[in-house]
Amino acid sequence: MELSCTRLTPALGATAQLPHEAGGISDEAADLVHDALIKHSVLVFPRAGLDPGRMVQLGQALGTLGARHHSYATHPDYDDVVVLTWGGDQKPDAAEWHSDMTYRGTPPFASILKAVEVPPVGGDTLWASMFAVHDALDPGMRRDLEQLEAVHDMGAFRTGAYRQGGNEALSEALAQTGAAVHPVIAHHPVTGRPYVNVSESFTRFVIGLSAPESARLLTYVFDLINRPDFHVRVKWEAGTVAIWDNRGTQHYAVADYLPQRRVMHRVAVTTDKRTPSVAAP
Ligand SMILES: O=C(O)CCC(=O)C(=O)O
Repeated sequence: MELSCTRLTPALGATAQLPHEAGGISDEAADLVHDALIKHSVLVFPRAGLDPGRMVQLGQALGTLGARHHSYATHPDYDDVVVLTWGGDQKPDAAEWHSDMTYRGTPPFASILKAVEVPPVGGDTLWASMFAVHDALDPGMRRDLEQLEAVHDMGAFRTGAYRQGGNEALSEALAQTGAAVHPVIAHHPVTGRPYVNVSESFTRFVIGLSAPESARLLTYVFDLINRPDFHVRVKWEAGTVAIWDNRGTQHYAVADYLPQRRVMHRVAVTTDKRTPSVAAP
């Protein structure tokens, strides 16, 4: 059995109805969601009817939770639900292409995001297929990139730490979030499909290159993500839920709605239950 999905763009994304019942999300339903996620990379469920408890339950049906973010607030009743609130003069911080938390050795496999309060207009989220970016690389460049690894760290989250407590807080935040080296071209653990695995937000440096060579190469690769044919753009309504596979996608939250408010709930799923080859952190 398959989840009935409507594809959103040739590159990625599909809409569907979330298969849950009064009693919760069964393992069979989670299997369907997982299969569809692997196929489409991003799933959008309008009017999904998921309260924070159900979001946690869905996350647990997909894998293990626990990859809490170092700087965001959490829901008062559910530690696993991050609350992202922007508005007034609070500038959103995710208007950069990124895959979540790649400064960790094991970044979350998937994220579940629900729109709680949306501005009257704006505040869309875009996702890019990093498989498509990979496939568009010149074959010579692809071969070169396959040999390389790059360092990821907390990127612009440095600003918040520094403004809060100067050098000491900055060093502490860097130590706490850590850094991780990942291959520049990674392979999806379920399908084996190669994808470009560096992001503007978190990839700092290519191992083995000089600083200028690394900066030139990364800038070239980052720019490739901007081709609209690689994207899907989601317009939120309150109650819409999206799930994305962090392996092979990046996303960008458009910050065009201030001073209006936008509130989102997010659950990060660290490990993929159905892909045992992915090690726990
Ligand atoms: O608010 C959004 O649309 C996306 C937020 C985001 O970038 C994230 O959860 O990593």
